[in-house]
Amino acid sequence: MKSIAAIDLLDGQVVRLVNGKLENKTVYDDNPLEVAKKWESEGVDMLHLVDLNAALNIGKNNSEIILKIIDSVDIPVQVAGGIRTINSINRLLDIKKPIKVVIGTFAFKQPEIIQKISKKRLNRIIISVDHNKENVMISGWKEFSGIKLFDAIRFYKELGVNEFLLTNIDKDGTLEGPDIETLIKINNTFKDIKIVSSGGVSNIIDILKLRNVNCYAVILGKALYDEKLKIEHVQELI
Ligand code: AMZ
Repeated sequence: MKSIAAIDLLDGQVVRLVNGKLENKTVYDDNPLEVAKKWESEGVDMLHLVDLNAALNIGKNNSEIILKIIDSVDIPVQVAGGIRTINSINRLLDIKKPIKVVIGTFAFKQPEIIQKISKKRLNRIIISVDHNKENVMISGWKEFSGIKLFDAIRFYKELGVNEFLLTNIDKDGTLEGPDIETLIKINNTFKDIKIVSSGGVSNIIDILKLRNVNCYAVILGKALYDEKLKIEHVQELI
């Protein structure tokens, strides 16, 4: 299993939200680049950069700092939030670094875009299935996409996508433990897909639980920022 540190960006700052709500915002740092370098130096496998301004469609986006982080670290980076044109997907994939692109809203509003991405590049596309009781949510988690979680995974898998970012919105930012039940159900339903689990992780037992359900990667957010988990200890287990 891979460890991934989340860096959620809002107005240029590193923040965490609870259940995706702006009113539940905690600012952790004013310098996202330093945070990225810190998680890299502590030994995390990957970074997960989320542009919350772009995802929620408020204020100025954070693309400048995202490009700076990509340029400054040596570990792979996945970029999420507000990537809603084929050009912006290709621009990110054109960068000569091991970048993955996470797509939510755009994929659910225009599923045909997946067929416009070259087959060679599809393994760098992650479909974000952010769900609320198995209803996939889009547009900053404010709108129901009209599709259920398992139908969404089945659909994009058939189009050749093999990696999914699974967020249970109810758990995100809560430290209540990951959504093991849904992961087991996914394991029993689909073969040969990679699941990146996001949300709820608070301690080392959660990491073991995720490893036991064959999770491909775990996103660490609040637990890292609140110093409930150390990357060093996670790396010993995964
Ligand atoms: O916190 C939120 N309200 C939120 C959030 N963290 N809304 C969207 N996102 C993240 C998703 C996904 O990684 O988890 O943004 C990405 C999807 O963005 P888009 O613009 O492609 O739907």
